[in-house]
Amino acid sequence: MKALITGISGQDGYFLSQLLLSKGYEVHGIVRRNSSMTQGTMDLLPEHIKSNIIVHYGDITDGNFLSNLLMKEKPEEMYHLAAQSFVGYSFQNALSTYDVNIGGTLNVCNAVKDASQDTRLYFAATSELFGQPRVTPQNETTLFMPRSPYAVSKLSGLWTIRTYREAYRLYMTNGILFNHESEVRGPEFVTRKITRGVAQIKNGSPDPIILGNLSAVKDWGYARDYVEGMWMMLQQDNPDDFVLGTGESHTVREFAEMAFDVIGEKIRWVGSGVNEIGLSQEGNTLVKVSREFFRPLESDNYRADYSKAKKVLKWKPETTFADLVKIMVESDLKSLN
Ligand code: NAP
Ligand code: F7E
Repeated sequence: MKALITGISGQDGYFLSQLLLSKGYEVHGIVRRNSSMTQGTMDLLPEHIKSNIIVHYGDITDGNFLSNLLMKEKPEEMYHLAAQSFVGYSFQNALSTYDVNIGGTLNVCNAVKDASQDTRLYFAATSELFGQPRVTPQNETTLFMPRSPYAVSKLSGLWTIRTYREAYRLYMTNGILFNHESEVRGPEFVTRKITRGVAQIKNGSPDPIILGNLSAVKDWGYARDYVEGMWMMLQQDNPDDFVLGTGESHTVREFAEMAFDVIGEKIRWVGSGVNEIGLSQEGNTLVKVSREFFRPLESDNYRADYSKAKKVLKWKPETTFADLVKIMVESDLKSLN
């Protein structure tokens, strides 16, 4: 079996490529050229794994590149993970977010339709489609009300997949995934920002972690569990859309408390709003709040109802919230040491 992954140099590509290799797949990945010729999370893979991945340099905004590649390789499965995935950045850079996430996804769908119709396609949709949901928990039937350029772009992707699936009878699925994190999460995302900050403080840094909205409520799982669900979605008789999440909600504040707990610090919160701070038992400032990290619109109040995935795919998250935080903090401590 041959699989092609767009976004292989990101967090999910790191876990998915390893999962597929362990199942005996021939794994191909699309990597964007950059001036330093680095390959993101692929550079974190052990050499004996990395050397098994067949890399194609290209950009998903280039439709010709994608069509030629699909024509040549005709993979049985394609996982379209590539995206401008940072919600905060999408407010300042909406057009380039749309170019990559809307235009790039359309290019992927056209390449499958025109050059490789038997390819089964997974599209990385997102819980951000729900915006600020009034219904809890959220599932495949919950109203989409996106509240960021990122989420708007992913809504276009989701409907492009649905349209192509019906119009051209192609095997295309949407994975509506809630937040999933890991030790290779990008450093600008809040979980990794916290776990890195905690590791630095443990190593003697006097600098507090500066965050935005501590009260944002998300459903956080472990990325390694979620790539299993992506694979399962492409093993069904018929293509469909599935929510993956944990069914648990936590605030950013709780994530920070849990992360400091791993290093034996019991955080104490004082003040409110932008004046809230997190103090150590000795009274040192561990966390501060800055307006800089608030978004023009927040999307939260998330809790996944993943019962459809559980019933149809037999998928469930294996890693608890406490274990996820521990994995991330311990990994950051290890890399600092
Ligand atoms: P990520 O770490 O930000 O990885 C994104 C990947 O896309 C990187 O490999 C990046 O390459 C690549 N990329 C971006 N623009 C590209 C372009 N124009 N051409 C080719 N490649 C391009 O994201 P992730 O966390 O792994 O998430 C994977 C997918 O799931 C994304 O589509 C994301 O929006 C979606 N999603 C993520 C979550 C989550 O919680 N992680 C939840 C729901 C949905 P570079 O290395 O060159 O930047
Ligand atoms: O923010 C709040 C922030 O940037 C999480 C992407 O993978 O998941 C991810 O998007 C929450 C937000 O991820 C800071 O306001 C507080 O409510 O880690 P994040 P995200 O926006 O949820 C979804 C499902 C995706 O699809 C995306 O691709 O944390 N927050 N303080 C902060 N966020 C950041 N980044 N930095 C802070 O200092």
